[in-house]
Amino acid sequence: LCRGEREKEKTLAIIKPDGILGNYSDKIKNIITGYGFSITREMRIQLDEDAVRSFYAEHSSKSFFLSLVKYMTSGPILVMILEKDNAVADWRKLIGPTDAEKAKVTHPQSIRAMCGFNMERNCVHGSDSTQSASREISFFFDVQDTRHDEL
Ligand code: RTP
Ligand code: MG
Repeated sequence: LCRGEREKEKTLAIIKPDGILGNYSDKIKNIITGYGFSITREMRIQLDEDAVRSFYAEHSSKSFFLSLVKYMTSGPILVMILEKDNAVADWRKLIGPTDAEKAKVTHPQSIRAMCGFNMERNCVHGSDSTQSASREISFFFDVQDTRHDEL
């Protein structure tokens, strides 16, 4: 780091298959930068079943797990590292509640209200804690390297 530069908090954002399919990538990225986040890494990939099972391992015993795996493997996704003070909490606030259908009523300005459909198809992911952010960033990126990826 250069003199006077502080490490900003990092979080992991994903535009899920429904967000990519609905052509929301540019709109979402404009919202992200408009709220003062820097997008320091990004990678477009399609996950296989094993990758989704591992990424969402905390939900492996839930009734919706198989459906979640099917959804998240259904098309390409855009994975991004976002940096800003308080990035984890601020990104969660910006995406809104898990259920996009309810978000349209209770959080109409949220990203999930804008581009999601329901409890499952909610168009974006956000890390839920700094610990999760660290795990999830390492899951997708070589954390030593600060170049932009394009796959
Ligand atoms: P995410 O991890 O993707 O940011 O979402 P979240 O924290 O708001 O919600 P979480 O409880 O972690 O659930 C992960 C994803 O699983 C799908 N889901 N389906 N059918 C259901 O009841 C159900 N519940 C959750 C959603 O795609 C959710 O984002
Ligand atoms: Mg979650």
